Amino acid sequence: MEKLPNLEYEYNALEPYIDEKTMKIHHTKHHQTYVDKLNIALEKYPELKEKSAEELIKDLNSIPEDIRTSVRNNGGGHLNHSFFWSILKKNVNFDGKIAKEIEKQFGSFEKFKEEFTNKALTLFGSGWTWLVLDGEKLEIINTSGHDSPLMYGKIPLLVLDVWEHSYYILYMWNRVEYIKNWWNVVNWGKVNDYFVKGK
Ligand code: MN3
Repeated sequence: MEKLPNLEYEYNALEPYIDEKTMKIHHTKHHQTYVDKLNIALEKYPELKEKSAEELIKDLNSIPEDIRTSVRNNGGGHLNHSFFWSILKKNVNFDGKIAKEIEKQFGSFEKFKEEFTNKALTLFGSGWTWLVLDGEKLEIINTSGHDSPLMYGKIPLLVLDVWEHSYYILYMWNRVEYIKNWWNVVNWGKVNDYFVKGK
């Protein structure tokens, strides 16, 4: 049985870059619905309820076929949103071991931001743009729907929700502006933690 995690900050904490209304709807409606639908899918299989969403997503092939798509979409939606909330915070400097590693592998912070932004802009339809760790290598990847890098054995470090529901109220069609502003609310402390833990 999965539960909607509480946010570690107020819905207005990311203003003006991400607005209170978007945060509230995104968390209490969108994310809640993924949690509810995942629980409904698992109802028939009590043994699966013992597993965490992460365990389910990492081993989709072991999920009974009749609920596999639902677990993939709703379990992924739940997991990805939980991760997304965790890497958001205002006024955190780009710092730590992850900053050094990004500069080493991408040339500079600016080059990394440019590459990540372009990746998010070229994502067609709904999905997520990630910085992941693949062995020793940092990689920027897109996943569509609610697919997770964990499905491909990669470790998520940073993610941007590129579904329209994550920006449409404030930015409408303007994904470029959403992404540009989102850089102001990346919690680099948390990204650094994920990097250090994942290595
Ligand atoms: Mn979303």
